[in-house]
Parts: sequence; C-alpha cells; structure tokens
Amino acid sequence: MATDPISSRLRVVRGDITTLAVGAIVNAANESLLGGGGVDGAIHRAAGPGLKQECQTLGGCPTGQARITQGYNLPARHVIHAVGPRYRGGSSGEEALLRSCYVEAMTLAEHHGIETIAFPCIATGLFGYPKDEACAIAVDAVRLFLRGHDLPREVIFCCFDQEDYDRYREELSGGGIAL
Ligand code: AR6
Repeated sequence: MATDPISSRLRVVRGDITTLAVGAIVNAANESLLGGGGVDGAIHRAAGPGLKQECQTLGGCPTGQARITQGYNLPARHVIHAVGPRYRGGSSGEEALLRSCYVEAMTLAEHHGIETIAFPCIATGLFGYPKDEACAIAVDAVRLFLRGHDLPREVIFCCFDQEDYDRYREELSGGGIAL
C-alpha cells in the first residue's frame, strides 16, 4: 500500500456505517431527503425520528448535492445527506454527478470542522451505478479534494460487503480500473 500523504488519510472498513463514531457519516439519500431503503433506511432507523424531522425542514436536495444534519441517536455527530445519480447507461452526466456528491460532502465537512467523514458506496445499490466505476470515481474525487484541504483529516470508505471492501482495498493500493 502506498504511503503518500493522501493515502495516509484514507481508510477502508467493512461494516455498517450506522455504527461508526465519527464526525460525520454520509447518507446515500434521494432528492426528497425523507428516507428510503438501503443505507438511507438504516441511518434513519438508527438515528431515530429526530433525523426525519430535521430533514423535513430542508426542502429536499438536488442530485449531486449534499445537506448536513445532526446525528441524533447515531454515534456519529452529523449526517451528510448526498444524493447520487440513478444510473441510466453512463451518458447522462452520471459521473459528474457522482463525483459532485463526494466533493459537496467533503466541502460541508470542511466547513463544519469535521475531522473524520465516512462514506458508503453512493449510488451503487438501488441507483445501479456500476461498482468498479463508482469506486474509482469515489477514490479519485476524495484524493483530489484532500490534496488541497486539511479538513477532513481522515476519510473512511465504509463497505457493507466483502466485495466492495476488496474493491476499495485494490483501488487504494493503485490497482482498480482506469477512469
Ligand atoms: N452501512 C454501509 N453501507 C450500506 C448499509 C449500511 N448499513 N446498507 C447498505 N449499504 P443504497 P443508492 C450499502 O441502495 O444506490 C434509498 O432508498 C449498499 O450495499 O443504499 O445510492 C435512498 O432513499 C450499497 O453498496 O443507495 C434512495 O432512494 C450502498 O450502501 C436510493 O436508495 C448504496 O446502496 C439511493 O440508492
């Protein structure tokens, strides 16, 4: 594994993002911000009703953007809700929108003084983004951002299953697919 200054700020973990006691976990939300299935459902269940109440005040969020809330009953202090693109074949601006989710979430984290942020594999579940491409985009977007910013100090890629965990480990070690 490379040990350049950016790599030392990246981690991959396997597990349930709702268990992470970090400054912010990122939710793979939809434009309503009112909850859903997948990681969104898990985060809302673990956070309790306060999260939905705060989300209801936000007026939704366009695809490719992000909004921040408190973490309520979660061990994480904040939730950053990012809306990934639905994958429609790849020629509808999906890559730019997915990249934007990561950049917008990191920007919010920086503005709130958050030291550690954890991402799920945004858009790769219900929204159908091809997993190898999504992983390469996520890692590239995060690396580029960290190069110019001291915060967040650390980024965790939280993979729910072993395949994603292996994919991210490979990508961080310099393997993975070319964008
Ligand atoms: N911790 C970490 N990762 C998880 C967890 C968890 N507890 N649960 C699932 N994942 P998805 P999307 C992974 O479908 O594709 C919702 O209904 C999962 O294995 O949650 O962005 C929203 O409301 C996958 O790798 O999000 C939207 O309508 C990743 O999280 C829509 O789904 C993302 O899968 C968003 O779809």
